[in-house]
Amino acid sequence: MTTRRTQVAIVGAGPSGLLLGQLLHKAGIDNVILERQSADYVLGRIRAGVLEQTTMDLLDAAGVGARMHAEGLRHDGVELSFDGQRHRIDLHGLTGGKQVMVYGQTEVTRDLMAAREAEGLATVYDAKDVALQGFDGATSAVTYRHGGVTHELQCDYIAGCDGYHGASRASVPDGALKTHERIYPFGWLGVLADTPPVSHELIYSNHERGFALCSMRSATRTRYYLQCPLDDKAERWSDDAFWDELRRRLDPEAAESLVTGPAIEKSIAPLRSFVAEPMRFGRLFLAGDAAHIVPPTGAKGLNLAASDVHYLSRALIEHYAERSDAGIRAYSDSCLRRVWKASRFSWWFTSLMHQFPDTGAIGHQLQRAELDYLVNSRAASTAMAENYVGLPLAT
Ligand code: RFL
Ligand code: PHB
Repeated sequence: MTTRRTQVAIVGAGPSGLLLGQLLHKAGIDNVILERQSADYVLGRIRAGVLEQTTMDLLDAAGVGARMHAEGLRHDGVELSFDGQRHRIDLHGLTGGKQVMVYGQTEVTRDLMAAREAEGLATVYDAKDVALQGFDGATSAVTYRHGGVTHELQCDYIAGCDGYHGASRASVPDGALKTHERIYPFGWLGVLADTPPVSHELIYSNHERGFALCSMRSATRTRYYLQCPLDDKAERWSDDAFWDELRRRLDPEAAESLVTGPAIEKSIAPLRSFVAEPMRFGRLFLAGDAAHIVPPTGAKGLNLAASDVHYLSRALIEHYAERSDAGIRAYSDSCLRRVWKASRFSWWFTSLMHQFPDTGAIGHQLQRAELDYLVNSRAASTAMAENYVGLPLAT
């Protein structure tokens, strides 16, 4: 067995782990990232696409914002489609000038990986059997296998950034965690294609055949989603079947102008709301999907991961630079206040936009009434806009 030491051991090289590593490094705090998969595997996952201003600010603070500013698309509004018509929510006008940035999670991850490599920081990919040790005591460590050898990484703190299925949350003793969960009775079938976007803003469509979302990655690459049954399989959908179904769920003008092409990627994701409390156990912090999952309708998953990392990096910097543990003690509560609000928004928007098998005709009429109110009431549109662009971080 080999042994080495670092200040913060980070488990997981998704956006949370990579962003935390970069912010800690900038503050002179030594860290090592342990990732179960290869770098190519991590980069191959197509996930989120919409960044809040607070996430953009953090990427800038981490020194990796340049390509996002050059290539990302700033959006001032989103469109809601129902009853064959589109209605614009003016995010910019209703929030005193805020915007969101359309820039894929894959690109965020690529930029963070490149910065980490350029700085020569330690990342162990293909780290197997990661096990967290002693985080409830005075010292902690993470053991793992790599290249047939067992390694021990001793550390002051462990950041559990290893997603919903990771080892970190699973290693918290039974009874110390309270979990809240809702699994929605449908999934999202996603397609990535090299076609121009159907509209210059995102379209969220409530249709009696099911929800549809038109998103994008650039002026030449689109990301579209269809609500599908939970037991559906991506292989069952030909490209033509996908485009036909998407067209049916859009308003006539969008359906007419939809440009189709071969799918580069096609996959199904389940929809879940999940929160684990608290988010710290002694020397172990949970951040991002390791602690909470939101359904993707509100585009909040990646942004919540970033706000956790904001609070965690600040707490650790305070600990090392000022010898104050106030931020560490406040970490879980600070994160959870924002997590619960984003969970509420994501649950609300999911409930408003999808067809539910058990709510019947009255459910659909109530959705239509709420949509009508939402797009015609400045108060309701403002509430949606300020949640969509992202609630402020508490100071
Ligand atoms: P990630 O991205 O899941 O990264 C966790 C990393 O930890 C690694 N790992 C381990 N490493 C070492 N040892 C272990 N035992 C490990 N177990 C796991 C994993 O390989 C991985 O590299 O979590 P992070 O960093 O917290 O980032 C969160 C975001 O990725 C997530 O919130 C969003 O992508 C959620 N999400 C979406 N959000 C949106 O806003 N819009 C979307 O369209 C959207 N689509 C999605 C999604 C999440 C999905 N998942 C998790 C299944 C689609 C999918 C399929
Ligand atoms: C995406 O582009 O993948 C995307 C955008 C908005 C969402 C969810 C996913 O609400």
